Order: sequence, then C-alpha cells, then structure tokens
Amino acid sequence: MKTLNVGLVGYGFMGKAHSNAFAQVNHFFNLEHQVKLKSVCGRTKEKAETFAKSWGYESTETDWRELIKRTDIDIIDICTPNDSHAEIAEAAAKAGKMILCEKPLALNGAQGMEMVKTVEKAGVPNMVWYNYRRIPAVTFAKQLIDEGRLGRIFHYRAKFLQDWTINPDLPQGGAALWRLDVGAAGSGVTGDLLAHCIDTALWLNGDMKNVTAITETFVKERMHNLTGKVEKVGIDDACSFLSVFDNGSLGNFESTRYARGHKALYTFEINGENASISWDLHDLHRLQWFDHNDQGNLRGWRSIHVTDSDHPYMKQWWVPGLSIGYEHSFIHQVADFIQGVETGKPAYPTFRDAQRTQRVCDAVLTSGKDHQWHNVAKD
Ligand code: SOE
Repeated sequence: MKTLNVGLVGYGFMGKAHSNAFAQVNHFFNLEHQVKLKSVCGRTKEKAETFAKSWGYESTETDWRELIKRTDIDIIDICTPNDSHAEIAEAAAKAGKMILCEKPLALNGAQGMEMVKTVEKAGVPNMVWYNYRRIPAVTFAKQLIDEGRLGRIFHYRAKFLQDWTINPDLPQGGAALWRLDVGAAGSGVTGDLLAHCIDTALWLNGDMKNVTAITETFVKERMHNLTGKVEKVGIDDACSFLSVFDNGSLGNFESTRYARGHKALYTFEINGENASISWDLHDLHRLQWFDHNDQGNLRGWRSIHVTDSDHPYMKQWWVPGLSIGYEHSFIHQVADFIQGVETGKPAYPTFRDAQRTQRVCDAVLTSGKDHQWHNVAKD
C-alpha cells in the first residue's frame, strides 16, 4: 500500500477534527493509500508534543516553513487562523505538496484568487474543509435535487446561530478567541458561519447573482489578549442577507453569535415546485422531505433517518438505523480527497470552488456597510 504522509499545521479544535479523520479513514474506506500522521506543527513545542503523543504523530515542528521543506511530507493540512492560510498554502504549493485548508479559504476574495492561481499553477491537489457537505443527510439532499425531484426551486433559507460571545467581558484575540479579532479572522459570523451556509447553498442550488445585507457589531470594544488593551471590535457579530440565485430562486440567510440558547444551530430549507427539503445540524442524520406528488390525503413531511446502506457514505459504517455524527463528515472528506488523488477526479470544494463562497462573503460584507444590492463577482 502506498502512503500519504500528513503534516498538520495548527492543533486547535480543527486540528483534532482533522487528525481524527486521518486516523480513522483507512479503517472504514477502501483506499489505495494509507494515511500516516507524520508531523504536527505548532509554535509551542510542548503543546505540539502533547498533541503528537495523543494523536500518534511521529514528530513535531515549531515552524511551518520547516515542515514544508521536509521531503517526507505529502499533504500539508492548514488548521491555523484565517490570516495565515494564504502564506502557508502558497509555500506548500510551491514545494509541490497537496494542500488541505480550513475554511474560509482566505481573508477575502482578492486573497482567495491569488491562492487559487498559485495552487493551479503548481498543479497540486487542493481542497477546503467545508465539511457539512459530507454529512450523509446533506449529501442525500444534493442527490434528490440533482435528480430533479424538487422541480423549479423558489426559496433557499439558511441559518447558523450561536450564543457564545454575548458576554461583553469576553476578550478578543489569541489562541481560543482569534475568531473575534478581525485581523486574524477577516470577518465575524460571515466568514466563520455563513461561509458554511453559503458553501452548501452554492453546492445545492448554484451560484448567486446578487445580495443585500445587514450586519451588526453588538459589543463595540473588547480587551485584546495580544495587546492587553481595550480595542475596537472589527468583526460582524450578526449578519442577515437576502440573495438572488442564478436559477431565479430567492435566498434568505441569517447568522449570529447572539442567539441565546443556540450553540451551533445550522439549518436550511429549500422549497421547490414539487417538493421541499429541510435539515438541522442538531438532528443531523435526519432529512425532512415533503413531496407534493404523494397521494393527497397522505401528504405530509417525512422524517427520513439517513442511515440505510443505500444512503450516501452509510454502507461504510454500522448496520441500518445506527447513526453517525459530526466528526464523520471530516472522515468522508478525507476519503473523497484521497479517492480524488487516486482517480485524478478532484474532490470538491477545491480552492477554486471555495473561492465562490469567498466572493459571496465579500459582497455580503460590502452590502453590510452601505445596505445596497451588490453583484457577486465571478472569477
Ligand atoms: C465557530 O464556533 C465554529 O467552530 C466554526 O469555526 C466552525 O467552522 C463551525 O463548523 C462550528 O463553529
């Protein structure tokens, strides 16, 4: 069996989710390559060593440039804050490494486009971790839409709600709180949460023409962990936007970190002329389905438990009826990426595909400032 050696950059929450995927994938998927947890890179040596020990990485680095120089590394997996994605990806591409990059691809569309050009010029396999596409119920929704079962689509509605930044005493910046620091994150809920909703929407319902948005920063100043000073908050705490898709359907999106009681409530609903679909991350193995073609007096919403062996990815797992979870979406994504390398058919979203989300985020953030409609740039 051939091996693919992974060099992971960053060991936070996503570092764990990805490492688990690398460790599990060969147990459940029949691949020509064996994935090896070769090296983890983080600035603090002790922390990198502790992480390496608990996940089975063979070695550690404290400078990602050294990791990229190594000839025994095939894949560079970028799990760092958003402001370092571009620099690491560019160096990795130039060194001929395959690249996996955490979402969002970049700080903005201009930077994303440079990254797309770099990986395409280098000809290296690349992918962005928009993992929710690979939750079986979401992949199943894609199959139903592609089979034309919904007919003409009228509405796409999505929300991603959290409540963890309501406390005004929560600082911004640093290891766990870089998502609140506009320098490190690029934006707030738009790039962090709506980016997921947008990626799924573009995948299921095609490109968007234009958008109009409102954004708000409820807590205007927070102590900055890196400077020790109270500083202006530059991220959007909440964002709602409307959009028109190329297929003529209307989009309605909302995200906030101020919805008390909601921790990671990602939901979407799609209404077509023949059928509707809805999905909820808190009940992720179910797909709600309403089919107008059903016999009239039996019509109603069906709750499909997406755990049968003929549902996407499920034959790799347990017997029908037994569910899987959030972490499996990452395992599916690694499996698809490796199959893409083996077959020469790239797994999506590639950098170029994820760049479409970046352009929607740009248009949303611009509209959040002037409240006008903005066209979504097409690369
Ligand atoms: C933020 O809390 C976050 O961890 C995002 O960064 C992830 O992308 C999302 O999947 C869950 O929420």
